[in-house]
Amino acid sequence: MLGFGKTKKMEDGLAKTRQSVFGRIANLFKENEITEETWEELEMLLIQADVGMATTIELIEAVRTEATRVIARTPQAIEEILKEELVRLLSANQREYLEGDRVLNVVLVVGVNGSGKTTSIAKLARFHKQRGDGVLLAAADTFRAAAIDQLQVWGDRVGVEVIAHQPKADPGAVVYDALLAGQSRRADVVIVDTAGRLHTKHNLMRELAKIRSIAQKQIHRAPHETLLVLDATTGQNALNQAKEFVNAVGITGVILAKLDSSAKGGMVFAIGRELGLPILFTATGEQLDDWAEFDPVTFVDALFAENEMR
Ligand SMILES: Nc1nc2c(ncn2[C@@H]2O[C@H](COP(=O)(O)OP(=O)(O)O)[C@@H](O)[C@H]2O)c(=O)[nH]1
Ligand SMILES: [Mg+2]
Repeated sequence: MLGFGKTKKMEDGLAKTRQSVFGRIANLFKENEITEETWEELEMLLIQADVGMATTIELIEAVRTEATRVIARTPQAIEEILKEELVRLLSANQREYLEGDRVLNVVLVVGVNGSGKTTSIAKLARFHKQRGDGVLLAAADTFRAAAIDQLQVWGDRVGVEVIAHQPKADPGAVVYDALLAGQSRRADVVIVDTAGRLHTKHNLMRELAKIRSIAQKQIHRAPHETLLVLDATTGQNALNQAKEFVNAVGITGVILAKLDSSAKGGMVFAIGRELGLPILFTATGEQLDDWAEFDPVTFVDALFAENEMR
């Protein structure tokens, strides 16, 4: 299923991650032998890459155990085991995006200001369009006037309709109208943009919860996905924010944005383990096609790919 193009794109998007920590991890396995020092260095590098302490320790334990079991001695063989364990770690929480058949899908997109929500929504809208889905966008970030305009610009570019009210309007009313419009236009999916900051965090979470309940009343089991956009450059901080959203609004999956700017791709591994959430999409740039469905094997291969440019 994964063409060369997609793998190449993921490799390009991860160039920065690879040039820093993961490149150094790959280099460890270019040595002639694996010593106690190699394992220590591996541990240090994984932690530096934001894999997280607990995950790192478990991971190394698993790799060492497996290496002993299959009597792997060469660095190459051990590198393969590490890659397999990384893929296993990433696969634990994976599932299909929007599993199940329904007439109208409601996708709520949440996250702090500047994490990449609106840009990701444009990319997700295009992804749906390319699959032949009818898409509507709801401009429920009414807190900042510019946010509505920004979504409308993206909507024009992608060629999808945006349902919007005036700045400061009730976001719940925007969602209500967008879902009505989605039903009457027989759309397949309504994607809801939301605010990332209000006067207080409490207000924000309450607003998101209200949007959820409006969607729920209008459409059976909506929202069908509540996607949290995380900025990969913010590392551990993003994980802490994520926990607040998980507790307040029930996240179903993660969009990991700005992986292209992040030296610490290791966050990807911490998300599954610490949040128990699947990563559904990754964004690796500001263009519409800097976007991929998350696939553990493609991702790990891209992390360890040789850097042709060096
Ligand atoms: N490098 C890079 N920049 C991104 C990516 N996604 C979004 N951005 C930029 O991050 C900034 C904030 O994005 P925006 O979508 O407005 O975030 P929002 O406040 O969460 O809606 C903008 O300048 C975007 O162009 C990405 O994947 N890579
Ligand atoms: Mg926005």
